[in-house]
Amino acid sequence: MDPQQGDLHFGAGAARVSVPGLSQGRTLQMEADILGQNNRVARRNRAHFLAHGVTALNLVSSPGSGKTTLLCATIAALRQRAPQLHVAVIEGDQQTSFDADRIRATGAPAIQVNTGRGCHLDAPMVAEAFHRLHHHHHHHNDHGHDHDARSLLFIENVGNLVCPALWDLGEAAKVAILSVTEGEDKPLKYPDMFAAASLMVLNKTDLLPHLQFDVARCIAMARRVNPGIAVLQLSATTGEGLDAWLDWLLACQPDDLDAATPHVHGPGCGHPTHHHHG
Ligand SMILES: Nc1nc2c(ncn2[C@@H]2O[C@H](COP(=O)(O)OP(=O)(O)OP(=O)(O)O)[C@@H](O)[C@H]2O)c(=O)[nH]1
Ligand SMILES: [Mg+2]
Repeated sequence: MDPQQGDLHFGAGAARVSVPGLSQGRTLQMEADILGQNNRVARRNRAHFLAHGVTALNLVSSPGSGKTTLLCATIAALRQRAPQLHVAVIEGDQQTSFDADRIRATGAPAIQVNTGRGCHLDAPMVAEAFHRLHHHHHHHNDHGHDHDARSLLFIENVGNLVCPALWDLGEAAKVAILSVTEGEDKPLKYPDMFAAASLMVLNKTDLLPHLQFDVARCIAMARRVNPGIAVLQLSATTGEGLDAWLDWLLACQPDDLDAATPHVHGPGCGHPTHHHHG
């Protein structure tokens, strides 16, 4: 952005966003009110997940990066690698239940959340969806309860590289999926998302021979906005690189749920990242 060239920047104020008719101060206040409500519910979700042995991961990306494809491949692979691990999915999309249907076809439980005009999931949506998943799961479970079993909850956010970055859902970590067809500059163009993520998954590596995509340059750009971000390269369709992803997921599980500190996570999983403005 070069003002000498006449370039414009509407995010340079204190609120980092321009809203017609609102001052920067008023905009900041409204955002604080809305996010404050959300974050209260997110904290409750986080405590709830912990109490139930659930590791929740918030998958964020632009539309079509391969989130659902990766989830379907992951569910199938985990069934071999960690058969005891319960996996459930909350699917966020503006409209349709296509993605929840794709997950259910794998045999894993899924709840679709449609956001209408909304461009992201929020913590109350996830609270309600989790409640339904949990209810269904217990209903179908002969043992009555399995609170001590480990489980993974994938939350596939609405495909959008901007809005979901701001919203804490109570997840253990945000995972940003970037497919190599999108261009290596995305971490710098959409920095909030990559700053909020603990892991960047570079997907569709099977297509690299057909593209001009500089993997090293992409990773360097991601590390400029988030020096601590972990990076994995894989192809959800060929399965190349999937094992390292499963390693990361399993390291994300609490080490020992019977231990006094069940909230201690393995080395692979990032702690919730709170993005600071300005
Ligand atoms: N070549 C290739 N194609 C892939 C890969 N992963 C996903 N795709 C394709 O990318 C397209 C989009 O995949 P989805 O899994 O629906 O993407 P998504 O991120 O869930 O999309 P939204 O939910 O709409 O945001 C589909 O045509 C997939 O088959 C991959 O690793 N390699
Ligand atoms: Mg999807």
